[in-house]
Amino acid sequence: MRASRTLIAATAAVLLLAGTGAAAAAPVQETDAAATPLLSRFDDGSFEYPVSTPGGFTELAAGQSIGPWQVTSGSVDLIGAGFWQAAEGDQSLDLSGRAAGAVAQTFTTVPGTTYTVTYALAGNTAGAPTVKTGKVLVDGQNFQDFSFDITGKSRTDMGYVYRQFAFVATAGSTTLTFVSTTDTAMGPVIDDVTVTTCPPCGSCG
Ligand SMILES: [Ca+2]
Repeated sequence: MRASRTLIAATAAVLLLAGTGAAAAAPVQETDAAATPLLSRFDDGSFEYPVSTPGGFTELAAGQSIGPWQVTSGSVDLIGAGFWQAAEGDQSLDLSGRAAGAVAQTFTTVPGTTYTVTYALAGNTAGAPTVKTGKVLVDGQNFQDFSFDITGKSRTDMGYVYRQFAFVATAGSTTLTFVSTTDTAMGPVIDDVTVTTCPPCGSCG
């Protein structure tokens, strides 16, 4: 262990020296900008685009898109303004359309950087089951199971709660997927999804 500690110390010293000498050294040119994949930043975690039917909803099946999101399995319902309370903006998403569905978005990330995912969670109050369940995947790996009990909730008082987890990016792009495991037409509802480079636990406000 002592040997590796010494190595770390030596490496740190080298990095420190490299840092102090950076002004004199030739700057490293970023020449590979054109080769960077044309991916975009995480966008529209509020499910505001496209605009769904006000007072109604739009069912979307696997293969269809919702702005930057793709429906990747089953079907989901994009809930229009006024159909029920949104956590942010006007629209929200029922992850079970006709039955359990899933949506995914791929966005640019910096390898080694920690990202915090935050989302608002509720449930379709129109019917069974009482407890809605689902999970969140990062690059296909299960990062967080979630459940929401609709007891006492209604369209005008959805009772949104916020859930959060962090992941460390391993590549220049990451795919975030929300999956319903509620196989009826009344599933978990999500809205106000954000992805930030702030550490978890709400320390960034
Ligand atoms: Ca919204």
